[in-house]
Formats: sequence, C-alpha cells, structure tokens
Amino acid sequence: MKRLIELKKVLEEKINKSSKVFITGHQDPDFDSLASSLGVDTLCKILNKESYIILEEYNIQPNLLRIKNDIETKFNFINSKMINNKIDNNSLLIMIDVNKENLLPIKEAHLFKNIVIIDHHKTDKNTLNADHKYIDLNSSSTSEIITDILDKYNSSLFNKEVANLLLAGIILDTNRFSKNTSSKTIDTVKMLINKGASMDYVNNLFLREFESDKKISNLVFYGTSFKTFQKESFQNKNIAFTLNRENPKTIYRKEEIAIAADKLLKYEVDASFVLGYINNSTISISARSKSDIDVADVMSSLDTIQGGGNKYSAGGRTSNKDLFETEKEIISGIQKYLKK
Ligand SMILES: [Mn+2]
Repeated sequence: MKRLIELKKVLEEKINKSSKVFITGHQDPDFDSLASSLGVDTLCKILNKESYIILEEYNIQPNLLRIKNDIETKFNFINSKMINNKIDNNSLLIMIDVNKENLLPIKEAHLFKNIVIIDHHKTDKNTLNADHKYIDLNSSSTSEIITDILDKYNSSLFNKEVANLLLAGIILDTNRFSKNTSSKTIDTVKMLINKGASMDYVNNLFLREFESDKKISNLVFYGTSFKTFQKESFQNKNIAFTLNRENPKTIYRKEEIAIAADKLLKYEVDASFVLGYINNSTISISARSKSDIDVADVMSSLDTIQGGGNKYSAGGRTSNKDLFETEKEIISGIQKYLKK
C-alpha cells in the first residue's frame, strides 16, 4: 500500500513534469499489456497530459485489434515509426507489463531521458535502466496495479469501458483466478465491478478470441502444403503455402491471414505465403520470410497481384483469379525469383 502511494506520487510528478507521455507494453501484446496501457493513458488524461500508446498493428491478435478499432477515436495510438516525429527532450516513456529492453516492440527506448517501468515480471540483466521501477511480483497483473492507482482518483474518465478491459487483463493473467490470485486481487476486481465492469463482457471477449484462434489454427494445420525448391540454385528452400483447400470460399479477416503467416515461421520453413478471401471477390495474401528470400521482391514481381512490403513481411491482394490459381502464380513467381 505504501509503495503504491509512492508510485502514484512518482507518476504524478513525472507525468506533470514531462512534455508528453509515450506508453508501451510488450511485444505480442495481450489483454493485460493493452488494458494497463489504456489505464496509464487514462491517468494521463486525468492529469491533462498529451499521451500516446505505442502499438504495432502487424503483430497484434485479431481480438485486440478489434478492441483497438473500437476505441481508436478516444485514445492516441501510434506505431514506432511515428515516435521520432513526436519525441522531445522532455518526453516520458512508461513501460507497462514489461521491464526488459529485448521484449519491447520498439527500438527507440534509448532516445528517452525519462523512463518509468511498471511491471509484475522478474527482472534480470536485460532489465532496462529506468529512472523509476515499480515491480510487484505479488500482483496478479499490471492491470491490478494500474486499477489500484486509478481508483485513487475520483474521475469519470475511469469509466466502464476501461474497467472492462482491466478486468479482462486480470482474468487473463490469473487464468480465471486459478493462479497468482490474492485477496488484494479480489478487492481490485470488486472495484472494477463497482465501476461497471462485467464478467459477461470478459467471457464474450475470450469466446471471440477462442473462435478466431481456432479458425487460424485450422487454416494453418489443414491448409498448408510444403514445397521444397530443390536443385542447388534453389538452395533447398522450404516454403509453406496455406489456403483453405476444403472450403476455399471461406472469408477471413485480413489480420487472421497475417497471423497465420506469422505462425508458420515457428516451424522449419524459410518463407510462408497464406492466401484467403477477405470478401466475396478479394483475396488477401500475407507473406513472411526468415531466410534470404525477399518476400516484398516476390510479391511485387507478380502480374495479377498488387503487393509490397519489406524483405521479411509483405502482403498483397487480387480479385482476378481464384485461390488455387493465385497460389500457382505465387509458386511460379518464387521459382523465377530463386533462379535469379
Ligand atoms: Mn501481465
């Protein structure tokens, strides 16, 4: 309790003294990381300070992306590329649910002269050297810590919407109160419910996530064929091609296709190409590489597909061919690329 009051004081001081506040969670954000970032942003709003939440869209789960889209008009989201244009000497970085530099989604942490860490994970040699670290290993989640801070202000900015997401953060990190749950955690949950948060909202959120995960896993496990491009010049590249071969007309969200392409890189593949319809006539393609295959080069070389990106991550779309014809076009595009 004493430490928490001290944290509140430090946050007020640091936020008030800064020109603007940048908030970041960890790579591959989850509910706890996103919800507590929104909580800190709410604190900045209470203190009347310009603030930005750093979020990279390419590596965010569909469910979180949907939440982001729902609340986009109320919060300032930026990606790491936009930091350089906004940062100044007095900017404050608040790291939430993460304390290690190598787990940050940004490479710009060293540009900040003022950094505060709020987390519930163990520290080690990779822990960033911050001006103030608040690490509470006894807290179920960062959402719990931030709720306790917000609760000390009597502000209508701490509303039902924020409370629901913080509750989702706590429920995720405690695996539905089956671990890391103290009587303090339950007190915090009580506060959130008093603010209007509901278990129904959270259950619904996780159910949607479950359905979306299942859809992506099915696409990856049933729809992938591996092609090895042999001969010396093709360097035995192992490339994964994924599409819904049983029900090719299935419609996906663009993010689901992107996540499937990311997922495949966990396996022994040099590059992955995932194709699926995003409406009745448009096919979206996501390409990923972890080898010297430049997927942006491959994607932009294709005739009927408009595409682009960078060496490791590219995408494209087409309405000219069906899924199987599009797969063929990509395969021959790769063969041409590898011959070069
Ligand atoms: Mn967490």
